[in-house]
Amino acid sequence: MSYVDEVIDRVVRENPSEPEFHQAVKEVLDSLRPVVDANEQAFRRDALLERLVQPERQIKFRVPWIDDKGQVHVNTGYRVQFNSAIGPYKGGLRLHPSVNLGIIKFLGFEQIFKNSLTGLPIGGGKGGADFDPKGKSDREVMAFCQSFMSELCKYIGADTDIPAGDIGTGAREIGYMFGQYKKLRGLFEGVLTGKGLSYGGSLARTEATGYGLLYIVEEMLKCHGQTLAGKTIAVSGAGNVAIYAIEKAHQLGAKVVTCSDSTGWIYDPQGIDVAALKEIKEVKRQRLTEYRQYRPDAVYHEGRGVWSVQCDIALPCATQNELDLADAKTLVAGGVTAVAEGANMPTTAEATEYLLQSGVYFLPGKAANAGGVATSALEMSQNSERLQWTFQQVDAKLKGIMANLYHNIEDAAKKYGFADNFVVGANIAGFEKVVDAMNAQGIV
Ligand code: NDP
Ligand code: 2IT
Repeated sequence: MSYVDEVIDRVVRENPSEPEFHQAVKEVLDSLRPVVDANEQAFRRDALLERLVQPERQIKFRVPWIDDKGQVHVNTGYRVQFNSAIGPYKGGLRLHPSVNLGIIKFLGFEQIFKNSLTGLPIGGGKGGADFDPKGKSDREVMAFCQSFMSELCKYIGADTDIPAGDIGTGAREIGYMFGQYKKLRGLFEGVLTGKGLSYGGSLARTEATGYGLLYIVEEMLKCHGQTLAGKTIAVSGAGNVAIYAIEKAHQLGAKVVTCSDSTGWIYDPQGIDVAALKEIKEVKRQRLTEYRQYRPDAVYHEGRGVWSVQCDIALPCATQNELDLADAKTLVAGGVTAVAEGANMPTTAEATEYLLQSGVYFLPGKAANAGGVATSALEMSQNSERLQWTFQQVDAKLKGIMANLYHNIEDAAKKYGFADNFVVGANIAGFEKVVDAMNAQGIV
């Protein structure tokens, strides 16, 4: 059996009930076969892949908090510190009822390669809790965030592990967590990113993931003699990533006709009204059913369905495995030419395979959504030098990072004989830097 298959088998055997983690490991290790085959003896001797798939540390803790009626609730918190070969652990905190160890491990594993691809010195980590911020009062969210940070603060720091936002964790949650960290540790430092602008946040961090997604799509199209102007785009999600992806797509001359949340989706043939979406989701924290108050001609559907709309480009920006094989077939039949993942692993393995075989340009999340964490690293730089850069400065750096990233993954794919397969390109390019750093630092 090949070394890659042995390690995949072992991951599945030793981590039962973690299907998302298995999926992420299989995808990465499958892509790495050409590199592993060329270095098999040394990699086996050093147990390199076994060390890569085992987190350096995983922390699981109790998070008790009291609701507005006086009832105590207990949630489970996690922080997986996956790999610190190229820098301190860096990655978001997901607050969603579906969170479990396997989900956090899949996200942390992906984060290692994504962070490497940014070209910045950040290692991979991820955390979160099975808490649902939906329908909670601000005081309840604060109570949860304070309790969560009371434990997490023992394991993080500006030079060790720097969490940020993810699903369910936005500016409000980061603010409450930062306040509690400062109170308990007595340190005003850049321990979290995605902070508010009045206390050390970076301009353009809010926009960065969505904007970065469009910058890399634009670069890819440019390299294939195309532009975004006039393209019809389908977006899923209606959160941080989706909102700013839609905003930038419109600025670049494309038209986004869909968005979705966990209860339904909108089709707006005139193009999604971003101002309305921001008011519904960022200010009022309402459901997408409210969208028709702003745009009576738009259509609201219950359930899933975004991928049934004919489009040139599809941008899944909600959650994992939200685009399956049937969706991929519908998209291809409708003439889609590019799919870029704003979310982490939104496309199932079968759907990815089908899109690649159908000649669709496919940008995987670890490349396409890396603008968020890259800008988080820029926030860390600004915190370290105690300065704040302008929006234009940060945005220009983000654009440069995404263009470089695209060329690195394109080159890596070509070098190994997989031209235009950006899954292989991203995994190999991300892996090479991490392996170099792991080898240089000995068996630790
Ligand atoms: P938000 O919480 O801001 O938004 C998430 C959106 O996806 C919401 O519209 C939500 O709907 C929908 N959604 C979440 N879970 C599900 C589900 N199980 N089924 C259907 N819809 C769902 O999160 P973000 O926009 O920050 O994150 C979206 C994706 O992007 C995630 O995969 C995240 O890991 C990834 N990502 C985020 C980055 C960032 O900087 N924020 C950076 C890189 C990747 P509802 O409101 O109804 O829950
Ligand atoms: O998945 C991700 O890259 C994020 N949620 C952002 C992480 C970060 O540290 O900004």
